[in-house]
Amino acid sequence: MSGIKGIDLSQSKFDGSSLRIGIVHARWNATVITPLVQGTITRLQQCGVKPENIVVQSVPGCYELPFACQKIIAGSRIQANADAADLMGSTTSLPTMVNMPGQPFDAVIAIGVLIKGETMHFEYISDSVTTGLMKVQLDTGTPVIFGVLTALTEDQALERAGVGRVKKGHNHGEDWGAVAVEMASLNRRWA
Ligand code: DLZ
Repeated sequence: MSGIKGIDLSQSKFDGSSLRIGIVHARWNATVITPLVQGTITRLQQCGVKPENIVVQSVPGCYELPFACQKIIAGSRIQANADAADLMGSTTSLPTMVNMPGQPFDAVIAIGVLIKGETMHFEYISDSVTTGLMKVQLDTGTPVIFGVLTALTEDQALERAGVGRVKKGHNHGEDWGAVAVEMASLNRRWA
């Protein structure tokens, strides 16, 4: 990554091998969502999280993310859309249904892409989703990683997913995977 922005992960040496991580992603703006989810899964696995312990659930849009995260953390018997292996094999399509086993999640990563339009929709959804996700993690005591891009243009969003048309950019999903492993590990330590 160039410049001074971004997370310093050089001190981040957390072992994810015993962790179970949920990914909840919106389906709006799928060309940006797919690489973000794939980047997240790649980094989770690099941190030692086993593929069978990464569960992926999709929801229609960002607005649905806080509710779905809360339900997943509460251990509702909802079905996940895919495991990590399914999604990594896919570059264009979103995954198929598989059953989600009942072990609790150590962290949940909420991934969505909001792109500003002509109305106030963007502002209202950005605000409510941000507040909602923070509320979920504070209410449940399970880390919820904020993987929501709030971009002014499509190009800004593509660049932040590492698939920019002009400048490729950095895939922020990779950071979210590392942050999930760190926060889940710290949360266990603090328990
Ligand atoms: C309605 C809407 C709009 C305009 N834009 C987006 C967007 O950029 N990203 C996204 O994830 N979802 C968007 N949505 C859908 C809402 O999040 C939500 O799914 C619907 O309002 C139904 O609750």
